[in-house]
Amino acid sequence: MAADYSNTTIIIPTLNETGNIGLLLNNLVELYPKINIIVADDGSKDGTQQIVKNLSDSFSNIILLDRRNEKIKGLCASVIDAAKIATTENLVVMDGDLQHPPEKVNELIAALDNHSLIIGTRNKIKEPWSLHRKLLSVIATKLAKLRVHYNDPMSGFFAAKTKLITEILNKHGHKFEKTGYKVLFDMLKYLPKDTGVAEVNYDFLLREHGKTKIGIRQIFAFLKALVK
Ligand SMILES: Nc1nc2c(ncn2[C@@H]2O[C@H](COP(=O)(O)OP(=O)(O)O)[C@@H](O)[C@H]2O)c(=O)[nH]1
Ligand SMILES: [Mg+2]
Repeated sequence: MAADYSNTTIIIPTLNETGNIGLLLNNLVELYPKINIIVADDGSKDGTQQIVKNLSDSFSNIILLDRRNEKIKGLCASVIDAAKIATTENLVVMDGDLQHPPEKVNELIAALDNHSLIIGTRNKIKEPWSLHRKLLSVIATKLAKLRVHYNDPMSGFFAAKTKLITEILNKHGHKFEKTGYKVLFDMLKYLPKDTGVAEVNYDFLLREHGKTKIGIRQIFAFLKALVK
């Protein structure tokens, strides 16, 4: 029988993605009608939550996790909270800004048949980043690779068996850099030794609407995660 993906939840952290989230969700439900989706939003002020709410009225498999009143905000904290309420066997984490291609989600899930963690590894990044943004990305990835030996430990696109994520969070969740961006990196640091890991390559698409939220806070959070 062809997979219907009802055993999978896609977690999408969002902050002010009004130009992207509706398009992404429509795209996902069209490709994978039975898949579950949790949008974990940190109190967007631009109407992102309303768009998700409206869609969740039409599609019962879409849930909004409203984190506007949470004390600890952040991409990592949002993904963790969403993972805690997910009830499916598999999880996929992807950005809400259309930089991660929805057409690749099924490839990540298929690879979970034989592995517990699948990293979406970015092909050469074509984004017209400023020199300092490029440098930041190259240096951060190089530093991260000193700690964990995968090609793209800073990727925001990955899939895992829920059991594996729960196990890591139960043991090491308190050490995660919750306000940070790099939840995959934190997970790789505490990966049980015998975990089967595979990589799936994808093109990191251009961000067309809205802008990146990486700032000095996120850089500090990453530096802390590096030495922890
Ligand atoms: N819940 C939540 N999501 C966030 C936060 N910061 C960024 N995001 C979302 O995380 C994803 C990646 O962020 P982005 O700024 O595009 O990172 P970049 O692609 O590495 O520049 C997007 O869907 C953002 O909306 C945050 O503090 N909380
Ligand atoms: Mg982005």
